[in-house]
Amino acid sequence: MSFTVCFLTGLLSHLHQNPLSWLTLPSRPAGFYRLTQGLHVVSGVASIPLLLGKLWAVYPQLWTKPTFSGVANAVERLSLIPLVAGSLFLFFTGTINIAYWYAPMKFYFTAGHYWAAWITIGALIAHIGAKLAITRVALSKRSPDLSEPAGGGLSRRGFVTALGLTSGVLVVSILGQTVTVLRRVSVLAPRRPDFGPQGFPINRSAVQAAIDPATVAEGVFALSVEGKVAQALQLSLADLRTIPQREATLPIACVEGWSYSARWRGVALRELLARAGASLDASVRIESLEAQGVYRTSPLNHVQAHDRDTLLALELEGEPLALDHGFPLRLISPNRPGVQQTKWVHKVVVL
Ligand code: HEM
Ligand SMILES: Nc1nc2c(c(=O)[nH]1)N[C@H]1C(S)=C(S)[C@@H](COP(=O)(O)O)O[C@H]1N2
Ligand SMILES: [Mo]
Repeated sequence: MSFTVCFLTGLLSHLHQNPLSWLTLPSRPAGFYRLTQGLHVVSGVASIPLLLGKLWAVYPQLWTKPTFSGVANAVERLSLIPLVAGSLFLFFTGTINIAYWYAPMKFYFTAGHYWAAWITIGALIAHIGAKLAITRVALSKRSPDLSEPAGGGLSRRGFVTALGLTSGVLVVSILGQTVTVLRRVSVLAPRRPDFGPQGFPINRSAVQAAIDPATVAEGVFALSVEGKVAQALQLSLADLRTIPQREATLPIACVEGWSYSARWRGVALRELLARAGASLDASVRIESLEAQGVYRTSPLNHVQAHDRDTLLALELEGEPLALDHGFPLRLISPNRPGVQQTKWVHKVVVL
């Protein structure tokens, strides 16, 4: 169950970051990605004690002879190798990713995690399929033995309860990175939703992104809207403030599972697109002043680009953005991963 949730929510996250040309992802419900990615990290973490406990319980059976009694049994046993190896790999890469410990990863995290997910879920399906075949045969022969262990050890029910509790404690200790009321008990949460510039956490700071404060100064900074437009635009900060402003309460939902909701104010992207004479079915690429780094650009399909609440925000909670939150201008759009909410935006390219 937790594996299926993990796989489906992970796949959705992958689709957001690797859009398919024939599948236009919706921009609503606004908080949907926040929910699914939160579920991903929580169900992933909850799976760790569940899987380890299950392995511990079936461990003695792994050494029973004959090694393979028939095809279904061989499939059941052999599928355990990719299932266990894949799961441990997913847990390890997932956990070090949310803990910001990237050093042991020689390859790109998402690619490895993504392919391990397919292998693991494939092995899980094969394992359950084979198990069903075996169970059916077993059930037709005799009634299963459901009695308590004779030695007086932990009963099956007690064991399952203990695993469930361990899982629950882990979940509560991490959920505070997105559910604010739990922040004090969340000792394992890598981020606190109320700590950072303007009272909100940041991902990459302006210093880390090598943003030169001189380039974003009033009078120097300009936003350009270009590409497939009838009329290219070049707008100063003063120009941007003369355009009717729009306000929206939207979440930043990091792929790493932490999130916060805030009130943003700025120019609706669709207003700029209309002024530049862009077509309604055009998709858009947003570019940051950040010179390098994987998250310096963000793609928007035509639905996302024209959502009324997709903003180039100038303000966060009624104040100009802090430099670390993307001053002077940042993208904020509904139902999208945090990695795509580009900071220090200086260019809109219509495709
Ligand atoms: C402790 C457990 C886990 C944690 C903490 C975790 C964490 C993460 C994180 C942070 C991402 C976002 C990566 C990014 O876009 O930069 C992610 C993506 C993903 N996860 Fe997990 N994960 C865990 C377990 C699993 C499991 C068990 C599966 C599959 C059964 C899975 C499948 C995926 C998939 C398919 C993606 C999308 C990768 C992509 O964007 O290409 N994860 N996970
Ligand atoms: N230019 C740029 N924008 C960026 C990033 C980045 O590294 N560079 N990080 C993104 C990530 S991963 C997240 S979660 C959000 C976090 O926004 P915040 O730092 O304002 O909280 O910003 C996004 N915007
Ligand atoms: Mo993020």
